Amino acid sequence: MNTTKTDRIDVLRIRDDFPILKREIAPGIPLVYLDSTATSQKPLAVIRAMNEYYERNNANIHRGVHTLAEEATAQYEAAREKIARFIGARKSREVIFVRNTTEAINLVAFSWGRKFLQRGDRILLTEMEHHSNLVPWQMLAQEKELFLDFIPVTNEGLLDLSEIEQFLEQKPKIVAITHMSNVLGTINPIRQITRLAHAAGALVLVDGAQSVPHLPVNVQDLDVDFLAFSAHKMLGPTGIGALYGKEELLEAMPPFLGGGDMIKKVYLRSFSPNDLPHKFEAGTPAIAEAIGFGAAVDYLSRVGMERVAAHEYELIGYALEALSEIEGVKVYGPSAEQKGGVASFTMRGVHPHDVSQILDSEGIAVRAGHHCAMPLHEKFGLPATTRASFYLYNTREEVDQLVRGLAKVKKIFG
Ligand code: 7TS
Repeated sequence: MNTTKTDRIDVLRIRDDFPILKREIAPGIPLVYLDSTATSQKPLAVIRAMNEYYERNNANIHRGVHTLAEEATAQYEAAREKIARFIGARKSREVIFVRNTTEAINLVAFSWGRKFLQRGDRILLTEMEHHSNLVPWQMLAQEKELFLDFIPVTNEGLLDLSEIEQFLEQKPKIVAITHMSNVLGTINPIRQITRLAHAAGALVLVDGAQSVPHLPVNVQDLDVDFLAFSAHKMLGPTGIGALYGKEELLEAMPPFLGGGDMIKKVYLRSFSPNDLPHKFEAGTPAIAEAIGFGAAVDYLSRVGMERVAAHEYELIGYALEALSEIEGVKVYGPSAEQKGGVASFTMRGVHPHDVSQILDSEGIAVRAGHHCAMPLHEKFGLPATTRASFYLYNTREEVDQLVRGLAKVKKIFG
């Protein structure tokens, strides 16, 4: 991968870095992995970084003065710095390690929300949110008697921004919004939304679970206040994610979880919190996973996020065209210009679970269900969809295999 960032990516070479992509699901049936929206596969560089940590450096961090503890701490903090650079944060102390996107959003809801929101305050969300950007706000709203408003989704699967100024006139305290829908693939105009929200005095939390892995994302360009994302969707391990927050906001927020590491001093009846970012990292963190997360970010940076996005843009365009030619298949969401590499669809007369089961017999891994976005499915009058999603290691041939698999589904169901 020494080519310049404007070149196309060398998919075959990239695939070589992912051992699992050589797997057969049954003898002679190779894996076609089209479920990266749920979780991505991991390159050898990530697996090796984690193994090496366990083989050479394993120790608890921020505690011991012995060599291993110092090495482990340095590697953990180096990973934080890589992630801060990757998203354009001003300082690494603005990056908090959490378990995943879900925990990052819960941290903001319950640390910031409990301190700064009062009865009758409003929170502005959208109809296309993943449950992890709905339920924490619902829980907070119940606790504090807040109002939730929702920017509607159009039939094309875009946010209907014609009403946003009216919503903002109601003076919400925070706008919490996904950057890219995990069902429709819609990429939302975050820069425009932060500008309007800030002018109205609202903070903006962006759910970057699908955007940070697939698009160049810069928190300063977008001017977001909080950004939540998960390592496992961007070539890294499960069990770790990040919350970015502007320093002055994180400074003003109380700790979320209490325990070791997050304190400066502890007395029998009180404590003083540690400095950022440790204030929000109670207990022994996922150390090997943080190091794996750093290796994942290194890998993506070497490829170049512009090239990752361009590759997926090409694949989704090709897939949308191929799927539109299959009679009875309907894909939801906007055209390739306005979305990432996600195609959620229905096939007339066949349940999405049956579609994915038959595809699985052909080695093709897709997801069926509501994809943790039940209100969005309800809006479209659907109990479930089948979803194929793409990443930097997918090929046009795999799209062709999906299309052949769907032909088989049609044949079986007449
Ligand atoms: N937000 C979005 C937009 C997501 O797609 C997901 C996971 C999350 C938040 C939660 O991420 P987590 O790492 O905390 O679980 N989305 C999916 C999916 O579409 N299929 O499986 C997980």
